[in-house]
Amino acid sequence: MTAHKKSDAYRYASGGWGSLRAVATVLLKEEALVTTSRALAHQNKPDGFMCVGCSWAKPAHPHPFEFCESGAKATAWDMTSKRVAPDFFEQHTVSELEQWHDHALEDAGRIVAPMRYDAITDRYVEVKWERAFAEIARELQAIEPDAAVFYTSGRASLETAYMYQLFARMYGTNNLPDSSNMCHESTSVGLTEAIGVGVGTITLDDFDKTDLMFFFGQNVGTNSPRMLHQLQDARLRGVPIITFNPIREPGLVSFVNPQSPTQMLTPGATQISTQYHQVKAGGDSAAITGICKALIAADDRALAEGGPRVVDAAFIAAHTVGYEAFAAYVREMSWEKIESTSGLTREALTGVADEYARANAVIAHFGMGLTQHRLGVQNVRMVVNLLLLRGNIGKPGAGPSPIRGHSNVQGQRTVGITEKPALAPLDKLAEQFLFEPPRNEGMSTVDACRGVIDGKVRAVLQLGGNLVRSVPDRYAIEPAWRKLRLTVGIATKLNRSHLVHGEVSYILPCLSRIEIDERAGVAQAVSMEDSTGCMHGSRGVATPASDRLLSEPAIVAGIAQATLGTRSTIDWDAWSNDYALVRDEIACTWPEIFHDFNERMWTPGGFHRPLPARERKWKTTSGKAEFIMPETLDEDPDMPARDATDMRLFTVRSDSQFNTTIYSLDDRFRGIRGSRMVVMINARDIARLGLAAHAQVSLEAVSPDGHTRRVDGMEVVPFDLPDGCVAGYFPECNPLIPLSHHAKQSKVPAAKAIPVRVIAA
Ligand SMILES: Nc1nc2c(c(=O)[nH]1)N[C@H]1C(S)=C(S)[C@@H](COP(=O)(O)OP(=O)(O)OC[C@H]3O[C@@H](n4cnc5c(=O)[nH]c(N)nc54)[C@H](O)[C@@H]3O)O[C@H]1N2
Ligand SMILES: Nc1nc2c(c(=O)[nH]1)N[C@H]1C(S)=C(S)[C@@H](COP(=O)(O)OP(=O)(O)OC[C@H]3O[C@@H](n4cnc5c(=O)[nH]c(N)nc54)[C@H](O)[C@@H]3O)O[C@H]1N2
Ligand SMILES: [Mo]
Repeated sequence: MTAHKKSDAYRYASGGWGSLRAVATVLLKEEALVTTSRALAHQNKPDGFMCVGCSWAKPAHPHPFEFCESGAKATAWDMTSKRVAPDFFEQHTVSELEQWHDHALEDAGRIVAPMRYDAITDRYVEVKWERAFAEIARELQAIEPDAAVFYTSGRASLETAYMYQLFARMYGTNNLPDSSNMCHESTSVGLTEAIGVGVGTITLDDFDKTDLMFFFGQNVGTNSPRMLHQLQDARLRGVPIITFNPIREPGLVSFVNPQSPTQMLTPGATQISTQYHQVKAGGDSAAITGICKALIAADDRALAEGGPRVVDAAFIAAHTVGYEAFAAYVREMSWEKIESTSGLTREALTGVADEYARANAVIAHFGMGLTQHRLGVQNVRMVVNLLLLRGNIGKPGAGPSPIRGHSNVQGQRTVGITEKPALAPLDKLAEQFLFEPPRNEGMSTVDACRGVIDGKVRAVLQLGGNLVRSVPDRYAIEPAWRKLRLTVGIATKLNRSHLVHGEVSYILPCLSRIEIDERAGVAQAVSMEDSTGCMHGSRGVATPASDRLLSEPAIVAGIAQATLGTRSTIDWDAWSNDYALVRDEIACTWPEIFHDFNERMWTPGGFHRPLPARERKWKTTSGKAEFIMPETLDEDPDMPARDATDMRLFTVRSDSQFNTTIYSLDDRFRGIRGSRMVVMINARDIARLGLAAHAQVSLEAVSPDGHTRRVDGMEVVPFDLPDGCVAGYFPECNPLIPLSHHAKQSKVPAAKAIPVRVIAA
């Protein structure tokens, strides 16, 4: 199949009619037009449900339709009228389903009954919930607690997450990896070291007060489109936006508001980025060094000439450590090195510094383009260095803004989902629930994969997620996964991780957050934390897909009760029938954040957690905000020397997917249609490598361990990228990422700079 026969890339601004058409297409295909349309009226409203898509902030005064194309697709995907009932497995064996495309698996519909794998018939068969809980409990009791892994994808609520971490710890392990381990963990590590909080410090109010925004490696039009409303408002006030991204992403270029009749009917789109720099993948530390170098040079001149300072000297003196060493480092670094590593010119970076120096309050947004690198933590800390130079943390309109992924990924960390014992209030939990929590370090996602490969891990429970597709090194992972003793998937839809299963395997289907969750005759609500640290209540509005589904809290309680029995002081039944009781316990564990949780959760716009860095209180080792010197500007100091045919592959999402959930094979914004097995390369590199547009090629990883990692059947698509960089899709390219190729301090797989060769077929 030839993707991208005719290049129609960049014809559209993001949003606009194309966006509405795309939503309608999904609604019709999922046969969910009426239910979804009704549900959408309640999406992200103070009395409604919080979108199951991204984690962008929900305003106190929402638009009449506070959703975007991506959010509407995510809702339609859950509201589908298609069903995977037990008769589905009467028609299809697991071996047969393994031949299906990932898209077709999820598109089969909502799973409606708990099921157990039956090896004799090679099918999943329906079981009673009680029997499932009892057998899972028996399996867990038969192994060492540290041989079990309790993964969480970032969608589950604060209540579910709190119960899940407590269960794992009472059972005896800190093996609580979550999707953050593949995502913003570089942010959590980097920001905590630098400013003493692991999350962004801005709120929606800051958009009205900022006078410049940076965008590093985040694709707003696809991955957090509701944010385009705030960006558009800021642009209409004349606020410049400076973007660093190897691809000219349409959502970062311009936007037509699909909810504004005048914009929809006139040709005018709002320009989003006022400067766009196509940095090389992995070149951000170098680019930021260049900006800082120009800024500090201007400051040195000002000092010599007696002019006004360019850096915020008073802030630096009062609030930071490490400035002198950092300034010496950037003065010393050559422009030649900066230009070759970033792919950007001295002139361009000096232009950025000039614009930055004119702004009084600056926000820096960033995403996976910074965090998913060997030096992902350093990248985040370089953003902090840049902000600290001009006092841009802890004042209105300024601060770091990591844009989180899943709708509650940040919140799960807040309520104790972490493999790092130091980050969980273990003493408090011990006192509150009268047990001795394990104190040893648990496994991150990468550690858990290593444990599965080595045979140390025997059981993997997934609260959401699709690990065999989302993690690196697929060809090593899949065979190892099949050797597990126990796999349990708490899920809404069928996915690859249910087919690549352990000896004993269960699929436990749960309610979606969009659905009415009635327990003991009372409609329950849950809560989550958005990207700006605000907590929101969420109440389902739609009729459940089946009356055999249980809620996530009820499933976690069921497994916990069966596994822990009298060892636990908790009345799991009571919790699963009244989530307000769980919120009371959360408030007791973290009173500063969650006091009066049950009342405050319905505050319009959410209630904000206290963040010391916002008040310029620095909970770091030095008690100040900390500059660091980069270890190196090269994107991967540990890779073998390259030859001229080595390329850097970065993996991206399309507008038709939510992580491993693929809604369609089209990538409308990038103009690629009908196939995701593509490799985007610029015309110069196509010629240099002796390839041709639309040629069939293989990608082969340049691996440090000598193993061959290869993906065949890719099509070359000419694309506007920096020299030496190629782009492909997540998760199709995941077999190419060595498990060891991850961020040094945070272990986030380095999915944005994978050394590869492109080989003609
Ligand atoms: N519709 C939709 N929404 C989503 C998701 C989804 O799959 N679909 N996923 C959710 C999740 S879990 C997450 S984490 C977020 C992810 O949202 P993002 O953080 O936007 O992640 P990506 O789409 O992986 O890539 C981000 C951008 O980084 C750029 N990039 C790649 N390498 C580099 C680099 O070295 N430097 C710079 N400066 N840029 C680079 C890419 O071109 C791309 O535009 O979105 C969330 N929202
Ligand atoms: N190469 C490459 N790899 C990457 C990335 C990348 O950019 N490039 N990004 C990484 C990132 S940022 C992330 S966050 C991970 C994501 O990795 P995962 O967390 O493993 O995957 P998801 O695709 O988010 O999970 C999808 C599944 O969750 C289940 N699900 C959906 N809704 C619900 C619900 O309400 N409840 C429950 N219990 N289950 C539900 C469905 O069964 C669905 O199939 O992937 C990472 N992997
Ligand atoms: Mo993510």
